[in-house]
Amino acid sequence: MTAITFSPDVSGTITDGVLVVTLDNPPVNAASQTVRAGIMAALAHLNGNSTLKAMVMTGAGKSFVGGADIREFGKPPVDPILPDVVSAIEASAKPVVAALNGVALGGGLEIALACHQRIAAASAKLGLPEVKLGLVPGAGGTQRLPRLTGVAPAIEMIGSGRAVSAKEALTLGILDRVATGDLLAEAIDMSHAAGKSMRRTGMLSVPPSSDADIEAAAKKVLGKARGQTAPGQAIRLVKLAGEATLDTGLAEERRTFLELKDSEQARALRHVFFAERASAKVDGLDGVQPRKLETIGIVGMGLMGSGIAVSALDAGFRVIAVEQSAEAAEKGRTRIEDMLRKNLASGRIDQAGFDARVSRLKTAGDKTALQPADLVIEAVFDDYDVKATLFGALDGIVRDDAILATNTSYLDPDRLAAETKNPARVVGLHFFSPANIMRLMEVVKGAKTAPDVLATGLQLAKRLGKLPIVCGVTEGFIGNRIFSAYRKEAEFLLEDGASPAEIDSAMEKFGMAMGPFAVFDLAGLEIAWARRKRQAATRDPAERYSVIADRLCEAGRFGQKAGRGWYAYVDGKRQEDPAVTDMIAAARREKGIVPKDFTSGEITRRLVSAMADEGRKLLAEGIAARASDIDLVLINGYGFPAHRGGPMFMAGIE
Ligand code: T1G
Repeated sequence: MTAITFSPDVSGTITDGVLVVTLDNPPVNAASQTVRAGIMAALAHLNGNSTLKAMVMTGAGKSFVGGADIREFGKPPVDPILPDVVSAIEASAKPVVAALNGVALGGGLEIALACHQRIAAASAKLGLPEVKLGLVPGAGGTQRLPRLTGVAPAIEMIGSGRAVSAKEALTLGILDRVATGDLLAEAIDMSHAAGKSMRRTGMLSVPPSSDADIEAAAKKVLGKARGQTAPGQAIRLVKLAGEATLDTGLAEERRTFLELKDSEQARALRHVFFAERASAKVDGLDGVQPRKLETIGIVGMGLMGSGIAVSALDAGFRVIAVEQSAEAAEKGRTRIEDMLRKNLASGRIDQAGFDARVSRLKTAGDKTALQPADLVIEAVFDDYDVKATLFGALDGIVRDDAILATNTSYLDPDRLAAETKNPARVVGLHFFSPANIMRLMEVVKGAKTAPDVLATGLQLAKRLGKLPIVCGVTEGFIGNRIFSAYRKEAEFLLEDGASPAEIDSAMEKFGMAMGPFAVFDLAGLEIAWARRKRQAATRDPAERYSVIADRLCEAGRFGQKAGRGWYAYVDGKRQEDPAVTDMIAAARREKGIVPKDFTSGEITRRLVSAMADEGRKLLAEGIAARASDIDLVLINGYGFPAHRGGPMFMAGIE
């Protein structure tokens, strides 16, 4: 069967009078200029050749089309632009059937929507994730999707950017069929019939959605948008599909897309997209094979340890979780099973999934049960002596090729490694609580951590569905060190004239999940206080220091759990407390500071700059490999708004 080359990435073969076109632009078949030109050439060939009755379009590899080529966004559009390609598909005189062999995302789904029929492999995923890049679909998605699904489901799907399974896409009316056997054979079969009743998506009328459903969908999307522009624009465009002609809708969609494409939020979210891919590239690991991982040992079944256990069970690992006694182990098992039961009740897992997880969980009140583990994570109280004693004991229990990982937030993994006979097998895996929810994991490379041990830690993080960021050894690693600088600057702002409420309000308006003082109260003030007391002897007297937080702790104001901290808490609600206002005023008088007023913008600039300054130090010390890694830590572990890009991005530090 001779192949016809339409472009470097697009070729075709002919079967039973059907032109079968394959898009092959690794790794995800992004709709680059050569892909777009190839599709146009294939359409011309189809409609210019009387022996051809129809066309089937499919992708090579695991993607149909992974979207428009994001790398083109920073540059002027190059013909043929995707909207023109999509319109040409829809206008074709002969039928075009989309055979979705894998992900069809963004422009990839927009190409499929313009086809006259759509069939997908059962494993395919379909979505319009543009809002995650600060955009709206720019090639007809906001106008064609609602013509298949109705306005309300289209608002939910486009506004959230979530991908749907082939099964759900069939239910929503996006697909005509889910393949049961050979996808291409079934698609060719469909194409024979498709010519009899050419259904052009853009010509369909929008199925009715009730106003209540539309508003409910819009409310749910906007509830999660928190400062992002694109979701609201997506909702407006989808609603327009139900009110205006296709041409009007497409024109408004294109105008909106081009406007958003150059926005600060879109630039920031593109930065985050590529940052996540860059963070996986770790120096010194090329060709290094991770060790086999099947059984994960966990020491400690408190909040963190049980969260790690659930995360590992969710990922399919066998888990051996131990406590100091049989009684404590039983309590730990109950805590883990209760978390699994919650996931069962919420529908996140089904009964078979629950049973499988429980069957892979072993708990014991004796550390010797850890002997079979391939990797052991300690999640015990963050006290050096406790962890050092444990590491020494584990040395004599686990196999020589087993990896020992510490979940410590602040202690020095190199010191802990020195407690073992083989420090090369020690790595830091800093989970963020709740460990089965939070995506971020700091993977701490100790001075003697072996490359394959580091590679295994990274692989474990990915298998757990985490975003691993490699960092060096320093107190607080990347996240907590930057958060400590953020805290210090926030307290200096108090001395200079701002109030906790003004600072929290400014940072929440900026897009932080919570303002700093609310976070400190939630986390509790005593741990930071203990650390400041530990550091007091070695603190540089010339360095600015605020005593206000110490005064709060000396007064027993340890935060929300104590009922008062930076705020007073009445029925769980935070209120400004005159006693704290007086403490701040006293601290200003002692330093002879005349308080000044700060605007929200000044507060935000000063605090984000403090984070970026600490980030510069982390880069200079070699603790962080790249500035974008630091942004990812703040976004995924500390509630920094992704649509701002991160403190390093905002400071223009590449
Ligand atoms: N454009 C350019 N490069 C892309 C890309 C894209 N759309 N998607 C992925 N890559 C690169 C990525 O940077 C990495 O490069 C490699 O491919 C593997 O990616 C007009 C405007 C498809 C689910 O948002 O969700 O269409 O690091 O590690 O885990 O309306 O990539 O190897 O050099 O993620 O197998 C909409 C984005 C675009 C989908 C595959 N589409 N991509 O996941 O691989 S906007 C998206 C993904 C748009 C239209 C609008 C995932 C994936 P490198 P990877 P993966």
